Amino acid sequence: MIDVATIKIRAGDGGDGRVSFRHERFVPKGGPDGGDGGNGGSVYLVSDNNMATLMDFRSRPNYKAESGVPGGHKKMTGSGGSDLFIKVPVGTLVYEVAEEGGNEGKNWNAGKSGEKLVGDLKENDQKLLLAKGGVGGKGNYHFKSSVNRTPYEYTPGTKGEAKTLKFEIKMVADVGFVGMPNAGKSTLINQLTNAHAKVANYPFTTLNPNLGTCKLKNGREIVIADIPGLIEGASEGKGLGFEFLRHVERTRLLVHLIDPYNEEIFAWMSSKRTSSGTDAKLNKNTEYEEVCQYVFELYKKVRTELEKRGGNLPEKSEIVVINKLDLTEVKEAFPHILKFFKKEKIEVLGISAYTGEGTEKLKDKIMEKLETIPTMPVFEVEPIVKTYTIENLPNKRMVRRIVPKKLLLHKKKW
Ligand SMILES: Nc1nc2c(ncn2[C@@H]2O[C@H](COP(=O)(O)OP(=O)(O)OP(=O)(O)O)[C@@H](O)[C@H]2O)c(=O)[nH]1
Ligand SMILES: [Mg+2]
Repeated sequence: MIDVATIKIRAGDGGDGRVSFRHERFVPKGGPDGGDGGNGGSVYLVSDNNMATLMDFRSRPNYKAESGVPGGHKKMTGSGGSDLFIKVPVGTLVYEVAEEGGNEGKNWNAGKSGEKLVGDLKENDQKLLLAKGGVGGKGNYHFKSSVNRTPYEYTPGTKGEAKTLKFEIKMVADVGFVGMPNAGKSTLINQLTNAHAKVANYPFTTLNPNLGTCKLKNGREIVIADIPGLIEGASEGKGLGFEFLRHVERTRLLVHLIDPYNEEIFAWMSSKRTSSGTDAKLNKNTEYEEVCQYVFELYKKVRTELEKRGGNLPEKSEIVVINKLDLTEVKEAFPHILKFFKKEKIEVLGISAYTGEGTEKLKDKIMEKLETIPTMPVFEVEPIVKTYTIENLPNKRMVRRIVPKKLLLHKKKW
């Protein structure tokens, strides 16, 4: 599901400034005329709809933009290097990777992974400047003064920026399943998609998220994520905690699955019914009140954990689904649960993940909801801010001097 590639990019260096003197007929000492170097080309990323994978980067991992040409005679500035545009698929996340050693300027390297998200190219034709070209050096004519009429000084061009980048295309799930352990989330993902998630009659069967794809009636293929179960107090680390909720943070829609089957309650109900004989029907409503309260409690417990997790989770669209409708007790209780939730202004669907009953309706509901929710997830991108040190200051002007042979001989005599 995740496509990853790492590449190295280098912007072009700036051309050096030139040391030269005007030599023309009848102009014997024409003065300095060394031109400036051209600027180096920069490296940009451009998102392109026509690309689908990062395969190409595996075979070609190094990219360099053109360097600037050194300055010429007659104060001519060298030509600048062309910029390099690297095409990446739409939806690529761009990370800057810290180089091993030599990262004095990159204080974010202190972070665990040494990667910083610097771009999220979610639309076609988005441009992202990633490595700036070096600046051309100054030619010797800039150093002319009343006391230095034959300057041999010039400045070299600065180096182009070099970076290691990691690209990642994340096929983000459209729908995330949440619920208590044993609610039937994995059974449902197996029913709806091509996934083969482990299903078992004990809590926390699912330890890692499962992903599966499912085709909807409108022809769209969607990705569904099934995550581990949440219990009361997950936010305090109970059960498997709630870190895994980050896998559904980027989904567009939650399906909240509830298993209403509680052995104790249903046993209590049947014992009451047999003892009350003819009054069975009369008592049914009050009996079911107990089940409804129980189901609503389950619902609220998971909601509380989602609220505690915060971020965009509490506001995310949700479809509430009552599972295990194939069990007679659940089937009978369902209309009551429906009514109870309606009072709370919550719409619920009933399904059996096991037999597939009601799952087509659920798919339609998913389709209907997804049509109103935008497709692209939001990632937090850190701005590309470079921390400078003395070594990598871009405007540092190091003046160099060419010592002509003439002067060297002269020196020797001294
Ligand atoms: N009768 C019936 N049993 C179901 C249904 N869906 C799931 N089950 C059973 O419920 C138990 C738990 O199902 P899972 O799909 O593993 O539940 P889960 O929500 O993924 O559980 P965790 O991964 O532990 O969070 C299994 O024994 C399933 O066979 C259903 O629709 N009807
Ligand atoms: Mg599971």
